Amino acid sequence: MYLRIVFTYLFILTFTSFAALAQAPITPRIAFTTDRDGNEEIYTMDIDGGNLVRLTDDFSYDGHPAWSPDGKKIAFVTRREINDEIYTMNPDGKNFINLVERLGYDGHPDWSPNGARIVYMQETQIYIISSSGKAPTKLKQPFQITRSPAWSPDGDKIAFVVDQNDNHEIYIVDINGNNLKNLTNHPEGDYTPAWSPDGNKIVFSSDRTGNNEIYIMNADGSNFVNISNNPAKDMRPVWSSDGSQIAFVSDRDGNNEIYVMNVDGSNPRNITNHPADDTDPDWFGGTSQAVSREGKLTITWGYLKRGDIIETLR
Ligand SMILES: [Ca+2]
Ligand SMILES: [Ca+2]
Ligand SMILES: [Ca+2]
Ligand SMILES: [Ca+2]
Repeated sequence: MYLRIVFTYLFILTFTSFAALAQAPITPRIAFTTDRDGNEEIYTMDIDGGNLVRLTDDFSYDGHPAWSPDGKKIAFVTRREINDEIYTMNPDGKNFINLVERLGYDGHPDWSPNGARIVYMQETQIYIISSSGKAPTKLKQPFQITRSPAWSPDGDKIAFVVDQNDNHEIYIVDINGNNLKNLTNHPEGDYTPAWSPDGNKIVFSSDRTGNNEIYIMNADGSNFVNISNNPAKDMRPVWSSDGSQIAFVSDRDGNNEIYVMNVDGSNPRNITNHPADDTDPDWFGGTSQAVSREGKLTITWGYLKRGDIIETLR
């Protein structure tokens, strides 16, 4: 009988937590890199460019911010120890932790959907490390030069760029190295994939029409749509948490700025509007559409642990 009470309690807790997660609206923020203070620093802002907050203050390069899925950490790249290292910090710019501590290039971090791991570049190869910074392992894939890894929302796959014979293509591969697939297969360059929160689509940039544009394709590589359609360079797209918008970088107003547009390409607006170089947008918050099998497992496990305590206390 005690067991039944415990499991009923577990069910209610788990159900309640999913309902709470699905509805929790958080004011969305965009983290980005800018050199407006003389060298690259990381800032966050509202999605209309308001409430600007500077997070780093160091004479070396700080860039490429990536929000953890719960918004409690930002991973980024810094050169403050002379070589490129991946750090995490709190979203108020405190509590720096060097994750990799390795001479040479470490960069382009992206979080697993449950926040437990980070995928990143180590020189030209893709590695996965615990988000507390232990035991990096190399992603099994056959190419010499890779870039821009992005973790799928279901936790199972990595999208990345392969640089081969002067051509950049987007591939996906399972975390265990199986099911390698070229999604783009086009002689012009395809760059910087990012997943939709539901995992069904990938946004990326390509110069296949002669200048960089933002494209959306299905996650199986079908159905390319150019959503930027502008003669300027349009680059580095990321999806909003609610799936309705894309943040990206463009020099259409004379220098690199962060823009936000609807997923159909309508209503692009310049939200940085500053003569400095503004780049690397990453979106956090708003009502989340993400479907994370990995995340659900973690939550269920967390409540099972609490169940153990209830059982101990009975
Ligand atoms: Ca800096
Ligand atoms: Ca390093
Ligand atoms: Ca363009
Ligand atoms: Ca700018």
